Amino acid sequence: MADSFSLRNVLENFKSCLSDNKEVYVKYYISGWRELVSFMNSLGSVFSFISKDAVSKIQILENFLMGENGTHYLTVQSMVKYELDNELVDLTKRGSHPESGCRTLLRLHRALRWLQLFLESLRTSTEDSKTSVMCSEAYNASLAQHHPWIIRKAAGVAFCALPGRDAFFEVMNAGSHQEVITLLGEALPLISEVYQITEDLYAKNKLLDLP
Ligand code: 1PX
Repeated sequence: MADSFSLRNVLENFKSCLSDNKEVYVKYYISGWRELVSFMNSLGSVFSFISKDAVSKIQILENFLMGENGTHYLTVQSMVKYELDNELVDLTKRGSHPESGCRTLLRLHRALRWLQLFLESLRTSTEDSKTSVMCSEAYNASLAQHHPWIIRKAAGVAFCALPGRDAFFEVMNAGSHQEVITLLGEALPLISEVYQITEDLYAKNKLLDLP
């Protein structure tokens, strides 16, 4: 992980995520998220309840990857196959595998949809666009559907503390506004591809509603 956040690091990780035959490497997927979490931490402590949850999910996946069955966790595809073949996933209600790789990654996968929507709206925003509005619209169209009222409420409060558009572009640490916009244009197709491959894989295996 780099010392300070740059949007470029996020891009690099998502670029490295895809193997030649379009499998998603867990290692780079979680490194991408670590970068994003370090960015979020730089925005202030209102966001710490969000980053804590993200970090704990990243950690669960990292533990699998580093553990004795780590080779099965190299890609999202191999993870899904391994956990399903070995009945390591709670499919309908939480039971003996409450923290499977599959359900844990699904939470980050849903958040990736939020990220995709939010970055796209930042990319196409104008000077008077409000980050808090863009963020909550992206949230309502994605993650919010999976969150109970109390989390939605807390998320809404946090969004109000987001820096304005100018400051936001600054903290992304990728040059001038125009350079940030160009970089977002490069990052988004990569993020979308990783998202779509995961979405199709989960849909095919009926894993999109894991408890
Ligand atoms: C370049 C700019 C990018 C900004 C980067 C921001 C990174 C955001 C990382 C968000 C990761 C959120 C993961 C949430 C996973 C989740 O849905 N968890 C819930 C369910 O988990 P469970 O194990 O119980 O089934 C959990 O209940 C979540 C709790 C925390 C609240 C989640 C609110 C998510 C808001 C997402 C928007 C982040 C806004 C950051 C603004 C920069």
